[in-house]
Formats: sequence, C-alpha cells, structure tokens
Amino acid sequence: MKRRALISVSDKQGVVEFAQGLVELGFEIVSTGGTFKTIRAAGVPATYVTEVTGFPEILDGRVKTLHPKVHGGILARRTEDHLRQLDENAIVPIDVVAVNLYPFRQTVAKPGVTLEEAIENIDIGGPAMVRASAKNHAAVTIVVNPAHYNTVLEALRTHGSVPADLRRQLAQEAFAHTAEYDTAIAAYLLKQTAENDDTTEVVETSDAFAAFNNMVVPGALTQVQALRYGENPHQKAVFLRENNYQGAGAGTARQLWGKELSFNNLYDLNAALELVREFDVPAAAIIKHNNPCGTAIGATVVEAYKKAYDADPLSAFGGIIAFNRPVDSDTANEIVKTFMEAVIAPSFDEGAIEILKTKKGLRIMETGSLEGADPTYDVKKIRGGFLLQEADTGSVTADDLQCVTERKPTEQELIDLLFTWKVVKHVKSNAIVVGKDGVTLGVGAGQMNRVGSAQIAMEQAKAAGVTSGIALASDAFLPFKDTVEAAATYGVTAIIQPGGSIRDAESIEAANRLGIAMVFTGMRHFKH
Ligand code: 93A
Repeated sequence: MKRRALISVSDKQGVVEFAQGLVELGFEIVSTGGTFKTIRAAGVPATYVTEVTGFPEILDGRVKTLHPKVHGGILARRTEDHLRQLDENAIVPIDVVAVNLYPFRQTVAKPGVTLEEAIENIDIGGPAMVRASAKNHAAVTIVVNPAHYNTVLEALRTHGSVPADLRRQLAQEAFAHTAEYDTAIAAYLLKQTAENDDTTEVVETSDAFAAFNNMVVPGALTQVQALRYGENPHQKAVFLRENNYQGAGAGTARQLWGKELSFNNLYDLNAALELVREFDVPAAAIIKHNNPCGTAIGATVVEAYKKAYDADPLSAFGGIIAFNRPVDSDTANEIVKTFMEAVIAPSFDEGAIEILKTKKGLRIMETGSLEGADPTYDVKKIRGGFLLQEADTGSVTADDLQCVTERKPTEQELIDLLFTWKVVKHVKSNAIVVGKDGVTLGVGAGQMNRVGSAQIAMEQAKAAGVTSGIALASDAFLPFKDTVEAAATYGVTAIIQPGGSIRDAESIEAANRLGIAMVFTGMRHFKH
C-alpha cells in the first residue's frame, strides 16, 4: 500500500515540487480544493480529499478536512490495535502532512478589512490537522513551513523515512505556529472590542510592536492592554503580558479600583513591588519616577507606611506605594490622607478597600501571594537589538559581609546597613542610600558621579534633622575617599559597599581615621 501524504496549503510556494518529490518516493497525495488544483495543473497526480472522506466540502469550505478519515489517519498510533481500528473503518494512515494556514495576519493588515472577512480567514481545519500531526509526531511528519520541504524530501531519500529528531523539531515548530496564529486572532478581536467600547481610547499599535511580538517565542506574549500612551503623550504604548508567567508581579496584578493604569504607573508599580519583596518583615516603599523616595520596615504595615511616608513627604505626593503584606484599615486610613497614584499589595482587607475607594482615582492593585514566583529576566532595548539578562536577584546576609575597618558595626548599625543595602539595589545608579532605624533618610539617585549622589542623600538626612548614627549604602564601590570624608561630616557612622576599587585602601584609611565602620559585600547592584 502506498504511503499517504496530505497537503493543504494557503501559501502555494514550492508545493508542486514537494508533491512531485513525494510522488517519486511512492507517496499518494491527498489534497484540498485549491491545493489539489495547483498540483494537478502541474501534472502531478493527486487525490481530492472528498474522495477520501466520501463527504463533500460544505459550508463554503468551512468543513473540508474535519473528518475521521483524515484525523483518524493522522492520529493513529502505529500499533496493532490502532491499525486494526483504522482497517475496520477503512481509514488509511497518513504519514506526512503539509499544511499552512489561512493568511489571517495578512488579511487583517489590509486597510479597510471587514470583521466578516477577518472571521472567514480564521482557519479551523488547518490548525486541527497541524496539531493532530504534531501530537502524533512519533509517526507523522508535519511541515508548516515551505522552507522545510526539501529537508523532508532529502531525509526520505536518504533514510527512507523522516528521522525521529527531525519529526520532533518540526512538531515543535508546528505548535509554535498555531500558538502564534491564535495570538494574532486574539489580538485582533481585542482591538475590535476596544474599538466598539466608547470608554476605551484605542491606540493603534505600530509595526515596531508587531515586530516585537513576532520576534519572541510565538504565543509567549499577549497584548492585554492598549495603554493611553507611553512615557509621554506623543508615544503610543501597549502592555504585553507573558502568557505563561507563574506567580505574582506588577504584570499579573488585578486592578480592584481606580483610574486606568498608565505606562508609567505599571513601570513604577513594578519598581515598588520588587523593592518591598526584598524584606521578610512588614515593609512599605513609595516610588517616584521609578526611584524610592521613602522605604521603611516596621513591626506592622501601618508603622512601615508612616515611616516611609514621613521619610520624604514632599516627594511622596502622587507616589506609587507597595507593601509586602496585606493592607489593613489602619494603613488605608493613612494612605488616603494625601494624594497617591496607586497602591499594590498581596491583598487588601475588606475595610481597607472601602476606605481606599473614597479616593476615586486611586488605583488599587492586588497581586496575591508574593511567594514562589517564577524567576524573571530583564530586557533593555537598544536600536537594532535587545539586551537580555537574568534579573538581579543577588542578596547578602550578615554572614557575607567582610568588615574592613578597625571598628566593627554595632548591632543596630548592622541592621541599618543591611536595610539600606536592600534599598540601594532598587535605586538608579549611581545610587547612595542613607538610613537609620529601618527607614531611609535620604536617597541619591542617577547622578553621574558617586559623590554627587552621596551629597543629595546626606543633605536630605541633614534636612530631616538627623546628624548622627547614620548608615550609608553605595550600590558600587567608592572610587575615592571623598565620599567617606563627606559622609563623616553628615554623621554617617557605618558604610556598606561592594569594595573592589584599586583605591579601597584610601577609603578604608579615611574610615579608620574618622571612626566609621565599613563593610564590603563583594556584590554590586548597578541599575540603569
Ligand atoms: O475552513 S477551514 O477551517 N476548514 C477545514 O476543514 C480546512 N481544511 C483545510 N480550513 C481548512 N483548511 C485550510 O485550507 C488549510 O489550513 C489551508 O490553509 C487551506 C487550503 O485550502 P485550498 O487547498 O483549498 O487552497
């Protein structure tokens, strides 16, 4: 009995040569309407699929291959039992399947395309065959990309059959193909919904976004939200969610209340949440322009919040707040005292939500448990490419610290050093954070020289009236002794920094001279 190949393709390129090659290898070709015509017109023998199914193509072609004679032939294991069942039902096994789908993306990209036209271009029978073949890749070769026709023919000529590893590779590509196809349909329908909904402002996404979406693993991202605009009103923006991300993050949080989220809101919510999840005690952080203006830990959530707010009330206005613990009514009462943009936390007590809802615009974001999230990664865009890195999940404990000065930090200084170190990791470089008693006193962010950031942070502490017993954290090594000397004049008594400068000795000497305890972490936390 001849081996059977089923070919049903919208993109007809290379299909005649592929069919011809298969026929020469002794295959019988079964084909759908348009493909059948193309193959036959080139003089290659083929069987029309209706002859195999004994059933006409109906509903304007909506049902042409959706038939047990087709799917039984594809899905059967090559076991005695399955082959007997095929036999009893007069079904012939299908060994090779070449399918590519109705051109949905191309159709909806055409200007003025109607919903009806788009819907008719949703392929149902094609993906069914692609998925069935890919599932049964133990026996079936599935080709969705004409670029692989020759590879398959070559393998058949050389080995008589397609090797298992190639079949698996083709199956992987097949599932990626159908996943990407459905993603395109979902994105199109989302856009239709938004266009029909008067309350949602529609943002046309540009080719750049489509290119991004196509570039990453097909099906990995879904455009869940067209944002009103990007960082600025003249920039278009969308939010793409990772479909398979397991765990809690700003991107998976549920909005319980408040105005539509903006691009900057989401970015800052992420920064805020990632900071507080550093702590295993109740913590609160308030973010402005992606940097924390106030961060604190406390015995309770409300204590942490009050401390974080009081750290820099001027900057906190209109901020984004994050908690690593459920928010209670006491905390909610504190939050509503001023204008805040958004708050994110694992959960909110009933009473807390009612209180927060008195602020009409306040965005309330609930993440669920922060435990056990998948590892994440970090992407930065440069023109012409992407930079991809593991997220900075590095952390240190007291045991990792190396004290390099004559004076060792006191117990309280050690607590404050580790506290400021956790915060400085989340501040844009060059980053200097000063703090005391589990609250930040000053944050120097994003300066081009380190002593500049130190100056900003320490001036804030001075303005707050704190002039002694201050802990200072530096996200990267102190290149000169200038920061240490300046620190002493502001009442800094303990410093935490990675160490590793060729001038470490100068900084250590200055610290010893000024009675400062200094510890090295051996780990750097640049954040750009
Ligand atoms: O309309 S369908 O969803 N119903 C089907 O049963 C079916 N079978 C194959 N689309 C179906 N196809 C698709 O037809 C294939 O995926 C392929 O894209 C196209 C090939 O049609 P033709 O050979 O008539 O050009």
